[in-house]
Amino acid sequence: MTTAALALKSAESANSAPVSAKWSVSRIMELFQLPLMDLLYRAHQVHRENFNPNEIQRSALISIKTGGCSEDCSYCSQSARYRTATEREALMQVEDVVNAAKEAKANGATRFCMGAAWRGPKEKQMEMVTQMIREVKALGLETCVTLGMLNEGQAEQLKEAGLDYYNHNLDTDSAFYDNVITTHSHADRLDTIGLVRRAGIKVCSGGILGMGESRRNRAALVAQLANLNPPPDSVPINNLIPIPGTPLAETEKLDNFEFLRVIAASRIAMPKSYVRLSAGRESMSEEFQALCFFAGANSIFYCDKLLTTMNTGANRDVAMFSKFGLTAV
Ligand code: SAM
Ligand code: DTB
Ligand code: SF4
Repeated sequence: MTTAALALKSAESANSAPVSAKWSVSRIMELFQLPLMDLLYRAHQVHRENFNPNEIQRSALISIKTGGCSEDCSYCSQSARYRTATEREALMQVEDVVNAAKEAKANGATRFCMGAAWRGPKEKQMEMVTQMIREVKALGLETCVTLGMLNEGQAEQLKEAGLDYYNHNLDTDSAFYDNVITTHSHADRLDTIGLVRRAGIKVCSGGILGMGESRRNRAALVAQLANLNPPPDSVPINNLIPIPGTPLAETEKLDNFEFLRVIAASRIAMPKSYVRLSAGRESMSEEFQALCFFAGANSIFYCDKLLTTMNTGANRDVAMFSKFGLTAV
């Protein structure tokens, strides 16, 4: 099979319907090339047509299993292959996770995301995680987990436990993927997204910017996400948090306006998806976040810590929401 045919086949496996390839890379590149004010205006128009622009969804995030991961993702503090400050910890107890979820709910989060540093879960671990999902769901929160690659039975087990969302990022353009990760492939990511979708779980999938990729790679990532059929329900856009000890520790920071263009293009290409301003918000000014919300971001991680790094604390976010007249949904 040719490379193109292989790419199409793996893209189809992530889709419930045949690939429509509605968004070409060049169409996204054309959006990136618009004068900034035109791009922001267009993105904001699309945003208003599909959402209340003054409402932001808030997801809390917790690391239920930290460090010691077998994979070699060059950005990650949790890979066992790099010497980082992150120490390996055991899977959390269900009760501790449920207590954290109660606190997140009391603080005003509507979704509780649980992340594990695994290539994929094992059966024993699935028992614990499904129990966490059942108990968090019973609190009246939406549930999300990110556990790495799944097999079909596992996706069904998660659905059966009441899981609402599965986070599995494409992370970067398929053509750039091998520069960043070699222990699994972009096609593997598409396969898991396909299984999740077929099990009836909502898909949360996005990527990381600022890993040394080109503008064209960024356009291709947006196109690959938008061409999932349907596009992901949630699209986290992460700005690389450089982690000392990882291969990407010294990567030059991406220009903020380039990041903003990706938010705007994601909003235009995925009009009905929640676009989440994700990792990296801690070092973004309120002014820049306001631009991102204007360009169509309408979801955030709302917690003091992401997985291993700090996030903007809830207090600062509450003050920012009040300044901007934003309401949480
Ligand atoms: N192990 C699972 C996986 O890789 O799918 C789930 C956890 S993994 C840490 C979840 C996501 O966090 C990654 O796909 C990546 O997008 C994001 N991430 C990890 N480290 C990051 C960093 N240093 N900066 C920005 N995003 C990061
Ligand atoms: C996602 O796209 N971003 C979150 C969540 N999904 C799991 C994780 C961000 C991790 C940032 C680096 C860290 O804290 O280790
Ligand atoms: Fe493991 Fe996920 Fe980190 Fe990759 S991103 S090393 S799979 S925890």
